[in-house]
Amino acid sequence: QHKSPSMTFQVRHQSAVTGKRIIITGGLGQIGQRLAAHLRAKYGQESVLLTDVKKPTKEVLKDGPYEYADILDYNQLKRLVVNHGADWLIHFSALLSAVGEQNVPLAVKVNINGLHNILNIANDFGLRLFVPSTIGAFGVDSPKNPTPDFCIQRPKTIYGVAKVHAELMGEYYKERFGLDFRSLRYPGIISADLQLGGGTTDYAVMMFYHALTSGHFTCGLRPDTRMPMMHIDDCITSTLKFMETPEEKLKQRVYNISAMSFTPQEISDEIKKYIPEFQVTYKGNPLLQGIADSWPDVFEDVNARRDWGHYHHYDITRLAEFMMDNFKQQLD
Ligand code: AKB
Repeated sequence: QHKSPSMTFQVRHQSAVTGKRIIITGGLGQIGQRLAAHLRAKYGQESVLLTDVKKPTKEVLKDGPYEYADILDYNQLKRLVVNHGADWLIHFSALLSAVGEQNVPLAVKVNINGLHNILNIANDFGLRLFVPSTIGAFGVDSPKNPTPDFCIQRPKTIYGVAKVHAELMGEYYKERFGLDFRSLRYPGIISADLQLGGGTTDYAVMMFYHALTSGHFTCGLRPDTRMPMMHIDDCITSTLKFMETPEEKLKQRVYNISAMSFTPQEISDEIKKYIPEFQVTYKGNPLLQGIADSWPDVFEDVNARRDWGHYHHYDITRLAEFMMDNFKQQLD
């Protein structure tokens, strides 16, 4: 049905009054589509524009608006923000830790230059900006158990360096220009899908998948390598809650969030409760091991729980139950 310009204006205007108009970059990664589904349920299907440089599946196109967006192209981003009438920008585009080490120039381009475009766009158009940070923003000199919000941060990956840069730039733009910048430091996020971005914590997702498909997994980490982890639903619930928190409640702009910590040995023991014959071979990968050894063992998130009510629902037992059920359904 043809819409007259005034009707289009009414639709826009209504949605601006009742809800939020949101753009998500890097939307076809592990978190984007799930977060978009939650935001669309709350603010309306058309209110969330998912973007990425990848070709979307038919399901993605069916679920709501999707556009190609290269975060290195400032003018194109500007056009999207103006045309969508965006209020919030959620910026997921990034090369993760392991893949970043394999292509440092590209990681610098996407994770640092791209972020500059995003900060400037958000600032120029008065958007609320969310940029996830990570356990990878810490390094060997940081306290490991627990790792608090404020402590020494000297990461040794380009991914971590770029994330510390993003945290500091965001805080600076907030102080200097009043940008409503918000960042959560995510642990390894666990979901039953294989849209992974080349992270060090991805082994945990792959372990479930291989347990169900071949009964065997070759792990690139030592069995006692402990890292903070979180179920994707807890990550999404907290991200939404954090984004909706009134500014005056935020005592800081960057918060750790946590749920559980486990080692490859511990998660394989959980899987063995379902598949007793499951076998893991540990074959050290120096790149992955070096990264994991420099990261926190246990993440402290008292400030997030106190200031805006972060909580988690999934522990390791519930997580394993969810992963087994979910992957099984997909594979049946
Ligand atoms: C990675 O492993 O690189 C990410 C992260 C913890 O930020 N999943």
